Amino acid sequence: MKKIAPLLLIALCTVFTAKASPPSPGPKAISADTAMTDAQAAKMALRVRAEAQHAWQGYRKYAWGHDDVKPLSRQPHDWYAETLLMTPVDALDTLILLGLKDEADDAHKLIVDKLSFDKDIYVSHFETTIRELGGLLSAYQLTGDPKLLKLADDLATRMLPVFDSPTGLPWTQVNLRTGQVRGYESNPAETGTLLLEYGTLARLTGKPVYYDKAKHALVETFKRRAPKTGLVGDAIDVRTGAWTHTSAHVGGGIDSYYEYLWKCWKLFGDKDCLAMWKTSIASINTYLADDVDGSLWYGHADMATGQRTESYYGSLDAFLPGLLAYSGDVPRAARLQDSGFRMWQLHGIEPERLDYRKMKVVSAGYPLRPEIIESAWYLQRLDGNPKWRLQGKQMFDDFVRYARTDDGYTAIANVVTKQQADHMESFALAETFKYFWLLFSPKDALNLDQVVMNTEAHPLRRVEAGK
Ligand code: DMJ
Repeated sequence: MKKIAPLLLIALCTVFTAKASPPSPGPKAISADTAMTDAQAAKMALRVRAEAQHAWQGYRKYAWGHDDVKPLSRQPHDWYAETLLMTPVDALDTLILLGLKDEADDAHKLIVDKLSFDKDIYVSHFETTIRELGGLLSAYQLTGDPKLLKLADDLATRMLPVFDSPTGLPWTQVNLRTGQVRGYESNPAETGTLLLEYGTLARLTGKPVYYDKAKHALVETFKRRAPKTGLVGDAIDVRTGAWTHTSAHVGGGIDSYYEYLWKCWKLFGDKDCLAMWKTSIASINTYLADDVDGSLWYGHADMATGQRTESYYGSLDAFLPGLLAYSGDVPRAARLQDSGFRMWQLHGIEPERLDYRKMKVVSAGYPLRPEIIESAWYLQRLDGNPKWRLQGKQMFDDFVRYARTDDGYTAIANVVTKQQADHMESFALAETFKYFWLLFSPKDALNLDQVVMNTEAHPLRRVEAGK
């Protein structure tokens, strides 16, 4: 097996389009003596690394060769009739970055020896793209192992028939062996969170079809925004392009569509993406932002009129502060992250959905989601306010307290009662541990001047066309 090349571990300054801002004010002032020292942060990073290793060991022991582990019943779990090695593929770059070399070598070997996409199963195009394609591409760029790129190319070739719909918006499922497609009710996250992965593959393989199909789907989604508000809804029929649910928000079903408008500009310098982003962020800030007693939230509205429908915010929405900061709006990002931290503190761990006007939990699960940590990391990098690491420490302490089991980490069924559920999604290792570790690591742990994170936290390196 190839040696892991430390491509992303090179020390370079982080460069963003945003200018460094002065520390943003927060609910609690943090004085210099309460700020975390570099030595304390380094200790935290080591603690995160040890806990990530513990989570991996649970998968290794009870679910090796399967998609993921059920940490309480100590059973393997597969998404479909056959495994796609979801956890090893999703976790490999985290294991590499955290310096867990034996574990990374183990996962790498399993993938190249056993992973095959020649399977008679219908898979979710979106999940397979962000987890498998994204994971393989990032692992390829970190290791230089051509077998990983070959797997990615094979997977994408098998999935390409999804784009053969009357609109070019992808069908939601594809049979990896036959290329048959199904599933016409989609949403902007599923139609618009593809270009980072397909575009990177296009550059690496010299096959422009990958870029073109994924970009077409993104543009077709954008074109269908509401004329008055510029907002998109959260369900769309790929056969007709008609909206089938018109709720506008930044949560599940829409979230990463917005994320990719900005990130595709960052990764590819695609000016169309930048123009679509600028239009979209103005709409979001106009119609979804909600100031409640001095706190900033982003709620739900009707896409056609912009009228407020619900005051909901949740663990998926919590990616937005990171995206706002990354795209240059640190002040708004900092205010929203403070609101997210209030949501976390309400019960000592965040719920899937909160009614922020009533400060009442609407949906009580916590499936080990990363978004709020991801946002803390972007903010920490961009404004350097010590409070982001302190909030991160609080969240990590809570995360360990409630989600740790003897055999790994498990989802929380109810954040109010803290009753545990029995599953560890692959994004816990792909994203949650990675963002915790990055938050406490020095800037040079990941060169954000050269990479853009896909929505599953797989760092994708800029590649010039044809290289
Ligand atoms: C991940 O699979 C991705 O981050 C996706 O964009 C949304 N949700 C999960 C993690 O919460």
